[in-house]
Amino acid sequence: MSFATNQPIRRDQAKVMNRFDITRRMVARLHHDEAVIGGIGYTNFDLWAAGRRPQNFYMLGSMGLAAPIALGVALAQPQRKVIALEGDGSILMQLGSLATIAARRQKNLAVVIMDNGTYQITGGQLTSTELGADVVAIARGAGIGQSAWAADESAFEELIDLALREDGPWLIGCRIDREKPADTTERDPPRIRDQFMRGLGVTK
Ligand SMILES: Cc1ncc(C[n+]2csc(CCOP(=O)(O)OP(=O)(O)O)c2C)c(N)n1
Repeated sequence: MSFATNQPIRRDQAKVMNRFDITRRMVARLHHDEAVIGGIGYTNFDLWAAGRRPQNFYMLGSMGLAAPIALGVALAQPQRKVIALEGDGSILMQLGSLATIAARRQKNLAVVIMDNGTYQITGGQLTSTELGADVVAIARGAGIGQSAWAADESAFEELIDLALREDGPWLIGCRIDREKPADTTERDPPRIRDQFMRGLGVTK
């Protein structure tokens, strides 16, 4: 798929996929120790369930920090590709980070939004994406020109490959269902931090 020539689709045209399934598909395409930051909510639970990698960081605690943390990692290690996985509720709390990522023209960074239209982990309250907000359009408006909804699973894989191969920043919107995550992230923040720092080669 050529990103430039492919017709962009709207949120309501995108297939509703499964978060664990697409997370697994994404992880299977990582071959160069790419860093992956899983946002709070069920996003990092399914990243955890998709198999532990020392280059994964699981955000526990505050919403909206996957993209800013990923930006920090991308700035510190420009040779490494970095992917932020974030829920729709969480990115809505931190929209300014999209403008910062765009302004930095952060080549080695991709943000994947898992949009289930709810704050699922806290009981399924509806978010604004279910009421008309389109995070891909917002990202484009923030200046991330390479922003697209994944039409389906194979389009998602193509977008991930493109983001891993070519300069970003990228933003990939994924509509997902409200299935429970496949596992629960171990709540041990110091261990998560230490393993991630080792995984990035920052400490031994
Ligand atoms: C700043 C902040 N506000 C509220 C919370 C409580 N909280 C934790 S996760 C969450 C919902 C996350 O929603 P979303 O990012 O859409 O992910 P999902 O649960 O749907 O996977 C809320 C409200 C929090 N942890 N931090």
